[in-house]
Amino acid sequence: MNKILLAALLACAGTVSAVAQTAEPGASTQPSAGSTATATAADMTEGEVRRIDKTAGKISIKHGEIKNLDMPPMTMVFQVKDAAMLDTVNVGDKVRFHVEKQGGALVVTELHPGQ
Ligand SMILES: [Cu+2]
Repeated sequence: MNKILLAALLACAGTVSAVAQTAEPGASTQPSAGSTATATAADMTEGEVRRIDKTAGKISIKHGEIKNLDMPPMTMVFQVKDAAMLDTVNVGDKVRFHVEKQGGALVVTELHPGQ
């Protein structure tokens, strides 16, 4: 008799603590979720134009660290979203640009002459 009572009490206590455990993480998710929604289109990178290929729609840029792609400084070729963007810059220009991964390719979506 005593054993059954004890088992019932343990089972009861087990349910209560299980409920308490599932409720707690759910409540603490709320405040930390706000810190994830910060990375946006404002990730501009500085660079210098090395080569422009208007027919291929490509540009070679000696770029600084690309924070949104976690890429160190280097000189490399990017595709541009719109070939007309290449009319706004010249070889040797300092530029500010935004690049993102689109279907496995690195595409420059914004390109501005910088200083
Ligand atoms: Cu690179």
